[in-house]
Amino acid sequence: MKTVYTCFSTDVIHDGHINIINEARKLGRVVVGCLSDKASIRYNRFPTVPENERLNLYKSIEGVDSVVLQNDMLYDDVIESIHPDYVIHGDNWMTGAESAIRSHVKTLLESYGGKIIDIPYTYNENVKKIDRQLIEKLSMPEYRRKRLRQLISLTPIVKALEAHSGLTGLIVEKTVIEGEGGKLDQFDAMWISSLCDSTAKGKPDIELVDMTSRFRTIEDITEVTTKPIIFDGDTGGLSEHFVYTVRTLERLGVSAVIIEDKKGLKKNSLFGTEVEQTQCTAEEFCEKIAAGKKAQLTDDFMIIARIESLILDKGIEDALARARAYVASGADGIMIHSRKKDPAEILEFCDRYRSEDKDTPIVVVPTSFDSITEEELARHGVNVVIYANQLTRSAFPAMQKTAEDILRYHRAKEVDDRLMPIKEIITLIDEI
Ligand code: SPV
Ligand code: MG
Repeated sequence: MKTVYTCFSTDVIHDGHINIINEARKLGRVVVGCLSDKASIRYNRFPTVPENERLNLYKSIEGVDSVVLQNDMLYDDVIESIHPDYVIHGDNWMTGAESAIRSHVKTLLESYGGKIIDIPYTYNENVKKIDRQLIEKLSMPEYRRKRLRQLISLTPIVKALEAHSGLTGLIVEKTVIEGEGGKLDQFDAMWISSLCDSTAKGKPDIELVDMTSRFRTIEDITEVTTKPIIFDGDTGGLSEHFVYTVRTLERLGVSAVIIEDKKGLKKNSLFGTEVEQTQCTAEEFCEKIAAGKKAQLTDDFMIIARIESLILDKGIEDALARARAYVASGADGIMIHSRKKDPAEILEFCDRYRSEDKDTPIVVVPTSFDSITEEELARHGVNVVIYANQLTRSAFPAMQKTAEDILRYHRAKEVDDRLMPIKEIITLIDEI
């Protein structure tokens, strides 16, 4: 009897999966792989049903002989252990980023005479509806809010990219690449940067864009995405105001707010000591964190304390003392910031902090120290890396150059080859 293998990462079984099982049964014994939660997060959508429940779900499908856990999006381990004669899959994996996985599987199978069976992907009204329902479920506050904590426990480093609009949110949501070794890669979360939210409105990053407007940005993004949100809460304002912000963010499904230990007129940290910026006392900031934690109603939400000591040249000892105090006051994580090109001070902070606290998540924003890789940061105990402004900084010069060239040539022909084709822009946004 031949062995037929297929791998599912779905939370709901629909006609398409049943069709695959029925076709597989014609060829032999059917083994279904359940893609682990760890592997799913970079491959597909975040699972809303945990892997042990998905294993049971797949076991219950008529015609399935056995179920195994597939721990990696590439099939190497599974193919080595069960040596299937066939791997069967919907033909949707023949194009796009998934085609890299298909060709990897093909090479493995061909090494011993195994074969890939591609069957027409089922895309009927029922399947489309289930797909939309799954997206809708993931975008709901109760699912989205808890996802950051889930990701921190599942992956060595959570990767967040800046979003300040529905469109930039979609870029974070949908950008998938074929990375090293044919593995797919994508961002885990979105950072709603005060700098980029303000810049998009033509305003300085000084807490001038008010919370009502910042919440509107969150809603523009949550309407079209499912990934978790880390919100840049600036200083958090007065404690009396911050408690309301916490409640609103929780209700909107935001996973975390990061507030920084400054007071008075906040300026962007990357100005450093070139402008006047005042750090509040550790006691003042602890009081604000404690007030926020007291106001918080869900267990999922995180208040992350951002330490500005290195930005303001107050030294590592001051940063460490503040980290201890903020965590003791209830902070769910620490963000340590630096404007140095060399990551040395950030790494020293992380190493020293980790030697005394193994668990509290550490967040960094490598805008200035951009040569360091995610892997190196993870090795020093960093849990979340935020690419805080790169989308805005890439779009702005491109738009400026287009504007200049239209003026220069008195027509748009000369800029056309660097523009997205009209057909693509008008179909960029999916209609329901
Ligand atoms: C932001 O993105 O608004 C930040 C990070 O707060 S930084 O600009 O580096 O201060
Ligand atoms: Mg900011």
